[in-house]
Amino acid sequence: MAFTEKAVVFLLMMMAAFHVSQAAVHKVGDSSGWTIIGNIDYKKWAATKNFQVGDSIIFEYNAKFHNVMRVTHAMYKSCNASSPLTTMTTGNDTIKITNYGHHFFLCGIPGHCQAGQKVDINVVKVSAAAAPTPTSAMASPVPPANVPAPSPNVASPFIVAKGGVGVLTLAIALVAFLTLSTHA
Ligand SMILES: *[C@@H]1O[C@H](CO)[C@@H](O)[C@H](O)[C@H]1NC(C)=O
Ligand SMILES: *[C@@H]1O[C@H](CO)[C@@H](O)[C@H](O)[C@H]1NC(C)=O
Ligand SMILES: [Cu+2]
Repeated sequence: MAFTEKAVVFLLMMMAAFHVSQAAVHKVGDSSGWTIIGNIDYKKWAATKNFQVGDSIIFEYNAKFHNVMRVTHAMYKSCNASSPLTTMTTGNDTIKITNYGHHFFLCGIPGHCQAGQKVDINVVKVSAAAAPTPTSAMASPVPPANVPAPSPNVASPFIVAKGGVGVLTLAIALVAFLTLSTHA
C-alpha cells in the first residue's frame, strides 16, 4: 500500500473516532418541523434517529398555533396536557439531552396531540444490545431534559465511556497505521 493510501485510511479512522463523540442536533419533523399539517408520523421520524446524551432536539413551529410540553409517559399516552413537566412556547425551542431513556413531548393545544403531534425521544446507551434500558424509565416521571441530570452516576459515566470509545478507536487507528507502515 502506498503511503498516501495509508494516510487516507488513517484519516478515515480518525474521522470515525471523532464522530463518536460529536453531539448531533435533531430537528423534530425535519423540514416539516412541529406541526399537525401533513400528518407527520413523529414516531417514524424518531425511529430513524440515533439519539445520544449531549445531542440537541429542536422544535420549530409557529408559536401562534403550537407549543411544546414535556410530559410523563402516562400523559403522553393519553394526550393529557393538564400538568406538563415543562412548557415551551418560543416557536424555536432547543432541548439538550442530558440523560438516557424516554423523553416525551406533545403539543398542548387542544386536539393536536390526538392528531399525532407528539414525540417520544428515546435515548439508548451506546451498548444498547448488551444493556437493556431499565423498565423504571418507562413508568416513572422523567426529569426535564434541560435540567442537568440530578445524580452524576447516571449521566457522567456515559460521557466518560463515550470519550473512552473515541480514544479507543483512535488507539486502534494508530496501531493499524503503524502496522501498515511496518509491513510496507
Ligand atoms: C391528567 O393528568 C392529571 C395529572 O396527572 C390528572 O390529575 C388528571 O386526572 C388527568 N386527566 C385525565 C383526563 O386523565
Ligand atoms: C432556531 O434556532 C437555531 C439555533 O438554536 C437557529 O440555528 C435557527 O436558525 C433558528 N430558526 C429560526 C426559524 O429562527
Ligand atoms: Cu400544535
